[in-house]
Amino acid sequence: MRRDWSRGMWLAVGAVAALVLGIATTLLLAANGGFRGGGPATWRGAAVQCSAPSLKGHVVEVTVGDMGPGMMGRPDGGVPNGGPGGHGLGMLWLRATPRAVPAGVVSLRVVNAGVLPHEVVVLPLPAGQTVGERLTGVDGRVDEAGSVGEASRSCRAGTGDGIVPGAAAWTTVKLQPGRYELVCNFPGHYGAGMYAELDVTH
Ligand SMILES: [Cu+2]
Repeated sequence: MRRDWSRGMWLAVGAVAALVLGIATTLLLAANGGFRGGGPATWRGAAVQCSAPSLKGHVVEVTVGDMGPGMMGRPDGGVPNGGPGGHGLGMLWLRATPRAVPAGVVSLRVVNAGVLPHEVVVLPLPAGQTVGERLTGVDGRVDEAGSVGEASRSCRAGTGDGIVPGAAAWTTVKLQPGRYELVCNFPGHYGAGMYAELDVTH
């Protein structure tokens, strides 16, 4: 949501989706007993559940999200899907800025702007391969072998069970020069568009 085109798109989609998502979120929370006195403000309060502390090195801002259960399969395709060249069904998205950072200490600051849990795993991108090309197993996940970092713990650093909606997560890693792919490896999420390239320069 940091680029103008996507912010505009997000606002347009958001205007339409707010009501639907509000209802869906309300039902979801009601079913889970998730109300904590805030009620419907939960949706509007996305990303305020916690924020990351100041982080070391070059910081990459990552936003992950989805259109929510009420918006799956929108026929008009008007869904942010990771930017130009995005593949997959485009229902889920992962965006990172900047797209390139110098080698060394790099921190990922992730915000989950969706209504589903997500995560960010950093995988080296093999030569000749572009993002979105990994094969997914029968479980809908990609192979995480070779992972060099992960942010999947709500309001904490490092590896956990996933970032809950509205929460931040972060990790600080040392990256060698090369091309990397940031992925969400919840079942089916990679195939639905949750990946982005991060280049590490000399
Ligand atoms: Cu995800």
